[in-house]
Amino acid sequence: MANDEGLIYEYVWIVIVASIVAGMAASLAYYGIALDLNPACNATPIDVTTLTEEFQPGVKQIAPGVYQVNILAGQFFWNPNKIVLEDPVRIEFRITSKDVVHGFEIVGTNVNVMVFPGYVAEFVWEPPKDAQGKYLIICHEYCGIGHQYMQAELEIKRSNTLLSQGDITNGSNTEDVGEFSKVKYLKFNGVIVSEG
Ligand SMILES: [Cu+2]
Repeated sequence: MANDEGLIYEYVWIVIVASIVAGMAASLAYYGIALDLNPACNATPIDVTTLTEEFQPGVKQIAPGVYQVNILAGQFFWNPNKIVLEDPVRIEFRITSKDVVHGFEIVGTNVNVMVFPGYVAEFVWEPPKDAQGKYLIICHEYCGIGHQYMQAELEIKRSNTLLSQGDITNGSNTEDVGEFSKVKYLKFNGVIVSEG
């Protein structure tokens, strides 16, 4: 008889655990379907294949000190993975993913953006005048078995003119770059999701 009693408790626990799991699944479905709370913006996703084919990774200088940087993320790379900018004042980033969710972070700065497949994340970063040297770019969103190898490098070069004018106060990127809140806005597929 003791065994039967034990079995009843087993069934009770099965029901409790199954209800918790069903409740969580139902709330996820409710938020996703009924409330339409999918990525935290109302941008419409673009077909990943089309987007990836049309997206041109690379660096383009569009005015003195103004750069457009297009970056394609994938398992497990950033393309380009070496970016060199001379005296950047304004950097316009456009980043997308060809497969899963990645996270774009320039270590030591406040540049930190989620990269979703089907969405182009756009933002402008105005690096502080004392930002120079090599910055490590990492993926901060676990994206698979090679996640930890997903690195790139951003090098900011300052010309001698600036140096002699004394604009560079720090000259090192081993510490915080000093001035933060320099990210101007964040857009997904052209829709603004935050403004700085
Ligand atoms: Cu990753």
